Amino acid sequence: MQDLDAIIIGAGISGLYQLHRLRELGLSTRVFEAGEGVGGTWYWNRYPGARFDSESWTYGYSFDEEILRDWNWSEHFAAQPETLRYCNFVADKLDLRRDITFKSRVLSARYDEAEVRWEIESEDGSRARSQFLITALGPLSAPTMPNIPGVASFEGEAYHTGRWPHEPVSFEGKRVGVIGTGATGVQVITEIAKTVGQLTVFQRTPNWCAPLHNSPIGADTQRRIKETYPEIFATCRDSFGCFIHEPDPRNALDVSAEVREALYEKLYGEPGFGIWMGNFRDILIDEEANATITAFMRRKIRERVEDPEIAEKLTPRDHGFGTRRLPLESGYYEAFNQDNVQLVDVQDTPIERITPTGIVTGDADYPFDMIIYATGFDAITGAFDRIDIRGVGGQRLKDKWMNGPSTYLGLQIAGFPNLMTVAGPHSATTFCNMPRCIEQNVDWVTELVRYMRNEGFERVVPTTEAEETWTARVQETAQRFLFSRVDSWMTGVNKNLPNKQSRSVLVYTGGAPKYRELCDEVAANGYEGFELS
Ligand code: N01
Repeated sequence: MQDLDAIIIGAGISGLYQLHRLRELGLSTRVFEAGEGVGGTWYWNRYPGARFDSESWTYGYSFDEEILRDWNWSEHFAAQPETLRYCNFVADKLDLRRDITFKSRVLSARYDEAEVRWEIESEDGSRARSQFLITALGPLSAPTMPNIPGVASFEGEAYHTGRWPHEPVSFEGKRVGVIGTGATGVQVITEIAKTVGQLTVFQRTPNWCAPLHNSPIGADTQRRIKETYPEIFATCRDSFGCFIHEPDPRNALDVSAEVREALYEKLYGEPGFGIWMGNFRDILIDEEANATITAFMRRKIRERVEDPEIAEKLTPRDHGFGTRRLPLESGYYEAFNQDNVQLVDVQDTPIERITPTGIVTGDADYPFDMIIYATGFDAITGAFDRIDIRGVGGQRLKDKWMNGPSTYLGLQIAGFPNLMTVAGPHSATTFCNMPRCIEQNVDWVTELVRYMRNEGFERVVPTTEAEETWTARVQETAQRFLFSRVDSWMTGVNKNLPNKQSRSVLVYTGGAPKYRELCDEVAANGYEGFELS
């Protein structure tokens, strides 16, 4: 069995960077990765239409000048194949592959208190031990199928977007059903509507969607981006979610209706998340302010969808704009103007079952050649639950987190020494332009390991008190946001899973700068809240 200093689970954006940093420290480190290649989310989610909604040039790693110099993003919002190429480019550049075991899904991780060692076992039978275990599992890596009877009986082609095949899939002339209208559904529907024979979309909850406004990056812009990377990353660093969009300092209700309208119109016409993150500062916290942007967005749907009945169905009724993750789209609403695209509101006519030939609702039988499940993930904790992780005294993490996760800083867990959870529950990372916050998480973990080595500590674990305080803080911080009152994966709800029926906010929402400050304070105070021995 391999005996290592550190084991990392997952070779996505987090795992790759963590490997690089620990190697710099001189630790013997190995990554275990379920897929056959690097890239994590960009490796698995290769469905048609998958692309960034962060500006490409704000998403890449910021730590290496050579990578920044040598990589050219071709579009402001790159498509999945390009991002996957980028991950491979980084892995090659830093020579990471030699320390990654692919096709090795970790099934269990057990902590041995006497030895201060973690031991992992993978699906392929490989076992390894290490002092540190770092999970880099990704918040959205455990896909969930809908809890509809008969899913397994369908005899046509069937794909979950998060497990899309590597071979090309043709939609031409086919009758295709899509279940799910989250950010993924919106992208896949828009893309396949271009070539499909007949498309039927099964929508349970409509989402507010805003235009992405993607475009190619020309030579001049490319040069400017490269020249201004330090400024770009500095802007991201100081903004709430590490995007280039900063909120308008005014309140929506403090300005006239004309001024409000003008800003909404401007933001609707601009690329990216500006309409969500660069809007009036109160639209995501004040119901009355939120109602003004919600009314604006409702009007936009009506303008873009020709049939008023379909427009009405596509309009969310149970939540205001921006209170669920905003899907960015490139012609989503117009897809429903096509004769060969049909919308089925499953709130009106629930799906009863899936049969060998298609989908049956309360009032119709829809035959299909293909069903696409854009039904999301067991978010944030699901990937942890799928590994049998046992800490001190054999305590199972899954049991500990049965009623929701408890963590300290979203980075460690009481009772699970030397286990670090990069981009785990309760960190700011999932409410963030991910790589920006991932770099912070990884750097912090790396500094902790360096500190332990320098000071001669072997074991680190948070106190129960520190964990309880942080966990309560995560919930309290979220209360001021309207999103905390709405069902979504960010509030821990997944209607397909019995253990995820009630709301529990899974992400720290005090903003990336505040989160960084808190983490740095803990470190500066000799890792306050942790027991080091
Ligand atoms: O998953 P989701 P996603 N019957 O959970 C529906 C990121 N992302 O993969 O809302 C009928 O949001 C479900 O309905 P409801 C991004 O952070 C980024 O789309 O539960 N419908 C919902 O419509 C995003 O937020 C990009 O009522 C069922 C959908 O399936 C996150 O990933 C692109 C059902 C699931 O939506 C997750 O997005 C894509 C059932 N039984 C995703 N079960 C970028 O652009 C589920 N649904 C970077």
